[in-house]
Amino acid sequence: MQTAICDLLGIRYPILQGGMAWVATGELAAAVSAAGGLGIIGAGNAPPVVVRKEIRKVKAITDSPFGVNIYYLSPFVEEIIDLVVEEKVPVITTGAGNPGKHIPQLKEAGIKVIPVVAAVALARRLEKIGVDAVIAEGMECGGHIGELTTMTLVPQIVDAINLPVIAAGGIADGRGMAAALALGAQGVQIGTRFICASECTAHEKYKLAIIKAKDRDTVVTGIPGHKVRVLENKLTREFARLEKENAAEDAFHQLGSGRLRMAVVEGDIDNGSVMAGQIAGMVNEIKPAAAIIEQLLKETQDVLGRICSV
Ligand code: TUI
Repeated sequence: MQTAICDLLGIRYPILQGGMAWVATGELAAAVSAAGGLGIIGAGNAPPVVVRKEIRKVKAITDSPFGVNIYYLSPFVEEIIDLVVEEKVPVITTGAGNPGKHIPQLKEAGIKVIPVVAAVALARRLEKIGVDAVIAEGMECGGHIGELTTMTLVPQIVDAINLPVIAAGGIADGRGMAAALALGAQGVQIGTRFICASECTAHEKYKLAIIKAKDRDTVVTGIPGHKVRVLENKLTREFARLEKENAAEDAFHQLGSGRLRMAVVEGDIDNGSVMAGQIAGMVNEIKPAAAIIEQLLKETQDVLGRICSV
């Protein structure tokens, strides 16, 4: 299954692994890249010294292309940009902000730049300043979310720009991947399904929480203006209480601080922020990244074959 994304990035299959903060370490990214997808390290709020270690881990395991996701609300954005240039990281994806001012420096270094967008207007602006592709992420996804669904966002972005589009949000199997291709996407980005890859270093309790989750178990919560999708738990009920009390913004920030690490690293799935997409209800087992990719490709081919024979 080859698309323009495979040629652009030098990968075998048009499958990107979401650059999830704390979750997407070098181990997971290397496994996905070695299996023919694009593994992506989630830089999150980590300082450059930590991200460099993850980059070196990937390089030690595989020669395949990989990426780093730069989270634009991080205090280290400028340093991480310098780091990916210095380390010659082949691809970067960006999230939670507009990477416009860094495009010239990244292009100059020969790095492929693929921003996540949640709206048509930003996709248009980024096309003009020379990004290589965009990831259209619907609000079914885990973590920080926009307002549109994958079903509505992807075709509108496909129509608006002349760049390859990668669909994200709500995709975890071949039916979702085939649907994304039907909407005009040339690839998919998958997050939640890869949390339950054997190579993912997230705490076992985080993985089991996703496996246990049913269709309606995620909620949208967090700081006003910066909503995130997570599994419902004690923390989300605390956030709901603050909302009901019309608490000051500061109280939300205080409550949210350090909660993602608490869930992913410490395995405290009651008090931590268990980010996951709505497709968590369909993730039912832990297996190697290569097996996840193999199953995705087989299912997608089966689905497309079935549809074409109608
Ligand atoms: O970035 C994400 N998802 C994330 S980041 C994250 S890390 C975190 N850690 C602790 C608390 C909260 C978050 C968890 N999930 N997705 C990519 C994404 N980017 N979705 C939407 C956007 C986006 C939003 C606004 C992209 C650009 C944008 O630009 C605004 C502008 O400047 O025009």
